[in-house]
Amino acid sequence: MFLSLSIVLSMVHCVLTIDLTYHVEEERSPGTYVADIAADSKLLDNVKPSDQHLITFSQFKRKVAQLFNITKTGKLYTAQTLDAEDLCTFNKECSRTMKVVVNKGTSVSKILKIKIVIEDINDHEPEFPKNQISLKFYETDGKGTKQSLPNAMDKDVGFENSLIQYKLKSKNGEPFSLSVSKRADGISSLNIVLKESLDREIKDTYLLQVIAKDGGSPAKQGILNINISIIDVNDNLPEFSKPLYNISIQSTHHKSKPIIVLSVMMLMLVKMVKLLSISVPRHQI
Ligand SMILES: [Ca+2]
Ligand SMILES: [Ca+2]
Ligand SMILES: [Ca+2]
Ligand SMILES: [Ca+2]
Repeated sequence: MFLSLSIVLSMVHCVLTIDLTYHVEEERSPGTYVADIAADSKLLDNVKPSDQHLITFSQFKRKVAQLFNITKTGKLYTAQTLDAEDLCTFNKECSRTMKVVVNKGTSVSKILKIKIVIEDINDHEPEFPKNQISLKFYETDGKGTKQSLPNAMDKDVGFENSLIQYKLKSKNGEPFSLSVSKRADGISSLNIVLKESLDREIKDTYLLQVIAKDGGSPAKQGILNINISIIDVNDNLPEFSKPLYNISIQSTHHKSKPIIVLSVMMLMLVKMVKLLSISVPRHQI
């Protein structure tokens, strides 16, 4: 016995349990096959083969933004490209429910409630607000001096696909390390930490990279390039090239010629060594 349409419509207001649950990945092209509702609901099992053509399926109350299409024979397809980041919120099940009307001839025989879970895929990489930043450290900064870095964000709504791990990529044992701590709101706080003393006269710039890698499979990553400049501090005394100079002078030495040229090494302010030449007049020797 079939219920009339008006009776069924009033029943729809009652809570329907989920009859069938399906899964489909986001970002698949429109028209992707999801399921065969006729087969899965087994509604045709007790219908004579000669009457099976009378059983048809349709979506109850088609919404304006149509996400799925159902054929008369009960095949379910995506109607558009589904974007989990657009449809859902972070770390919550991303799903939509729809009611499917099963007709026999012109009468409604059943209403099925279908749940379709939209699976997040790893289609976003962790992104830093900028690709590159510049930092400055004084060469006298002590071990443990830190400077903050911007953190990366990953737009994926799935937990693993947006879970970021940070790593400092250093080439030749640079004197910096990366410190990552989680704040109460779950966002990472990043700092570059000085782990050894600096000497600008030996090295005045460093290029580092922080890699932000998500937990997706395969993983995606974002890169922050860091240019570190070491600010000079006046930490070196001028030095003569020798502590003691022995000079022999001939009695014929012309008075306008210098007796000796003294070199003073300056290891400050500029990368190259400055040479100060001092001419000492004869009467001062
Ligand atoms: Ca997406
Ligand atoms: Ca995604
Ligand atoms: Ca991701
Ligand atoms: Ca210096």
